[in-house]
Amino acid sequence: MPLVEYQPIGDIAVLTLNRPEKRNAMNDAMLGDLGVAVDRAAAEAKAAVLRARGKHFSAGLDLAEHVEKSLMQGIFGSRGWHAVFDRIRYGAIPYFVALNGAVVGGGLELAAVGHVRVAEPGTYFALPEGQRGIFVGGGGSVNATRLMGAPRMMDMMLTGRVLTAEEAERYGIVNYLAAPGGAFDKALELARVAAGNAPLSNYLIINALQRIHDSGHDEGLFFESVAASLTQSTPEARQRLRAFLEKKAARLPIPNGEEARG
Ligand code: 1HE
Repeated sequence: MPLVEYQPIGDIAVLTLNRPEKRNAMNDAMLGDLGVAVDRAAAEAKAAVLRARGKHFSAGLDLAEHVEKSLMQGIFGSRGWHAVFDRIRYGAIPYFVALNGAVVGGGLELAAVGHVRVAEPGTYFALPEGQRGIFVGGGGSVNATRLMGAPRMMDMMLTGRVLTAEEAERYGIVNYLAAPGGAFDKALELARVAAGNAPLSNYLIINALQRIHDSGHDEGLFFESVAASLTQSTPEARQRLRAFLEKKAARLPIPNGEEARG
């Protein structure tokens, strides 16, 4: 059985971390299996849900495997995480991450490269790297810092602060708080919505938006105009826009229950 299971549900690829007896700690074999599953999802699915088996999403780096690594092995190991995680973050399809239990160290780094995060009550978040005498190596200094900001990231790393799901939502780490035990169902529901979008729009939402955020004002606006024009000129966009104008497209649901056309 691979350490990351792959299950298609319609257009959605469900990737499940499957090492619950070690709290889904990420070893080299699991990272390899994650890469295989991510590549398959990119080829086959319109959106993905990433979740974990057992009571915890992930306890992060497999410390048992890490302890004897040389300096160079450490660098290449970290670069290996970056390579796989970047295929999620800048991949072909959006990832919805369903979180429960511990989301710790490299587990939080993995969650941070997803595009939308859902957590159920009882989920907790920590970066114990300082206590372990190490540093984030799975891209967290870039990706988790982007979510919560450097001051909060420094606090978590320096003091070992453990965040509740509610605090993580406030920090910008979590997008949705699910019902008890409901993170997967909510993530799947959201993935199905995104899978109904135009694939090029989804591709640009995950690939252009984050790069625009990292670039300067002028570059960002220029890139946005190119992306906007690129999507508008596709037959799919024309057909979707026409459907709206001909009142054949679904209206936006609005919070008071009425419907509005956006
Ligand atoms: C592990 C790991 C691991 C559990 N590497 N084996 N991550 C950490 O510092 C978190 C370390 N883990 C924990 O604090 C706890 O395991 C949990 C709070 C997540 C869960 O507690 P619990 O009571 O449910 O499980 P447990 O009894 O602590 O662990 C069950 C087994 O999983 C046990 O093995 P066993 O053979 O004795 O049964 C643990 O040794 C094993 N286990 N976590 C290896 N992390 C790219 S850089 C990223 C840097 C980091 O990620 S640093 C943070 C590392």
